Amino acid sequence: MSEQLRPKPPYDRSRRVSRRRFLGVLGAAASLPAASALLGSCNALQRKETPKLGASAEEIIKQRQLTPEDVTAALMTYMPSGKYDEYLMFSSTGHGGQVLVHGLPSMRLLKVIAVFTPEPWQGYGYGGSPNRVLEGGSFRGRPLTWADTHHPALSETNGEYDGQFLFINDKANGRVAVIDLRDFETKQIVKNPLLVNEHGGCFVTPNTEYVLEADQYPVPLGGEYAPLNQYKEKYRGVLTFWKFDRQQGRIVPEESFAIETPPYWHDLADAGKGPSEGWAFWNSINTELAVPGILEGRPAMEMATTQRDMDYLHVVNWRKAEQVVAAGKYEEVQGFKLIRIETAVEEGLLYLIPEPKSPHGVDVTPRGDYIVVAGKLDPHVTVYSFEKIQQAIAAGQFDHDEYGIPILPFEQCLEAQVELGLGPLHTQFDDQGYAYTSLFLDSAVARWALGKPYREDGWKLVEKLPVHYNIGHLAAVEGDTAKPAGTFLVAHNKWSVDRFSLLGPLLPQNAQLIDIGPDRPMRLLYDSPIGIGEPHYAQIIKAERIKAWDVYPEVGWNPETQSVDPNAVLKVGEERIERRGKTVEIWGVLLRSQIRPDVVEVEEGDEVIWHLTNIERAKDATHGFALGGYNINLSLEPGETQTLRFVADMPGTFPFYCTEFCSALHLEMMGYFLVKPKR
Ligand code: RUQ
Ligand code: CUA
Repeated sequence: MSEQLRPKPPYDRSRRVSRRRFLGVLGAAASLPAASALLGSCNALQRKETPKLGASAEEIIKQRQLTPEDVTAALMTYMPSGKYDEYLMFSSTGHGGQVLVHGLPSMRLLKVIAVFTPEPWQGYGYGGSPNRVLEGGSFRGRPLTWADTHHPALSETNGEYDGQFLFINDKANGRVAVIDLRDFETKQIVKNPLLVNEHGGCFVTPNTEYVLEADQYPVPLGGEYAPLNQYKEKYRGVLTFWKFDRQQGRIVPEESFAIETPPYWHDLADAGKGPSEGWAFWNSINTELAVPGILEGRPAMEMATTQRDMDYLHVVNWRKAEQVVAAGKYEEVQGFKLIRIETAVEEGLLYLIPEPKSPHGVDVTPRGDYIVVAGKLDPHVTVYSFEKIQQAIAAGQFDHDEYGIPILPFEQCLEAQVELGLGPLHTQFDDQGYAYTSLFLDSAVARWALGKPYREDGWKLVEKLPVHYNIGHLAAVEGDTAKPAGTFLVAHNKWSVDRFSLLGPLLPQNAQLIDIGPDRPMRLLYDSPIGIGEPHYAQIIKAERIKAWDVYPEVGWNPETQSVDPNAVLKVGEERIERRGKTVEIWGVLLRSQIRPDVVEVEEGDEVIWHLTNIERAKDATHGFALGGYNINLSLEPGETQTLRFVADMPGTFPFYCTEFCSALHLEMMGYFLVKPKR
């Protein structure tokens, strides 16, 4: 990150709204429903709960020196024990490689979904079938155990979240993962064979036909070697459309395709919807085609990539591209269908539109009529009209870039530019016709009005709210769908600086919950430190849309196939051990509080195939299966079956046991794995 993109000291103190100012709002806050709810509950507290709490609400407020705004915020976010949050937020963890699930408005961390990084609590990457998922994401045969996750994307039906699947990209290694929201487990990781590094993913088309992914730092197709002085000729960008099969719950690489582009750096993307359905939009930076080489005397990339006043919005007709692929007008490169630049131009699949300086986010408005681009080094957001883009394409008066791609005239496609402040990055929407844009340099969220048909008073800044600090993405409830919900917004701030207790020099990031309810100014409600990685983007869904299982549907369920496993043992007493030559196969069960069989003896060098079924039907009756020394740990949720395969190449005596404290006699849930040494 360059110097100029850092926040200016003093960080917080100047921005912190003073207590006096808070007190000034006291009168106003007293009229809020939340405040009157407080008064009601105060009476209740005085009558009944006071003795238990030891202090009245008023006393607590006084002792803790809470302002009326603090109290309102507390009431809006507090979730009594046993009550559920209304919304779920799925966020990436950046180079933590996982997905976090928070409940809103409480901001309670509900789950970490293991995706690209092995995670022992979930038994992810420690011997069971998730190992195969991780192996699917190998890089030229080499296993990878981390990722740089950026953009989670919930599956959509008609442009609304349907709560079925979640996708997330890996910037570092060019991969995409598929998570099934029936059991919140990662089912697939695919490696994009054409690129090494990416960024413009995951974004889904309105019915999840495709998952979008594009390069960030280009390489020659497939990542083969080519010196940097051949950048223009050999290096290429790749706009990828991963085909998703909803029935199977898997991406189908054979039915996926990509469009070759010049080696511009593709940044974010969004899929069109409504009138723009069938189109996709990516913005790009480094249309200068600069390459690094400080020691060779070339300027630093932060300078070299910001020379031009305009970069290019890429406008892609994916519906037509689909037909072009069906007509066989593609090449197989690295086993992947690729539409070459010339074909894309000939067939009218790809157009460029100039966009102001170093754009970052591109976001399609809820009705699919406008495309909002935010330029990091331009204080405006630039709004393009899809209708005007179509007219410009039809008019056919193009310039061309040096690769022959048509460039549509900026002015003809432009609907509006709205000045918001410094460092605009990403935009979300609500149900009132407002847009919300993160301002990285200002450390603020800008609320601004969209123009017609959203609002009469459109295309203007409404207000700004300071956040702490260096906001990157922001996520509003269903705020990138065809029907945003409004209500809440979360600012994902890159720096927390002075927000939390001292924790050493690596600081957590700060997710801040903001009330964006209608007819009132935005207000900050809650700070939620993210102590594991960097939540770049997040999406927030109404919790009711997710129909997750609380136990697996049947005993013997294999989460990899989402069906009953033929090797499941369904009842106590049916467990067994069989030996065939050098292979020992075990069919075992787990229940409170036994692992059966509880003695398994093999010879050094035997191949072990061990099927384990948790036959419990009770909610939350999860058992673990740990085999120390062999780096094995499974998590077997109620009904689940998993299979371990390994070679018993280490002789000795190995206790195995259940890693979940599942019952009063959990410590007794154990057995011995004995490996007799070779003579
Ligand atoms: S990024 S802070 Cu989405 Cu990877 Cu913008
Ligand atoms: Cu099962 Cu502890």
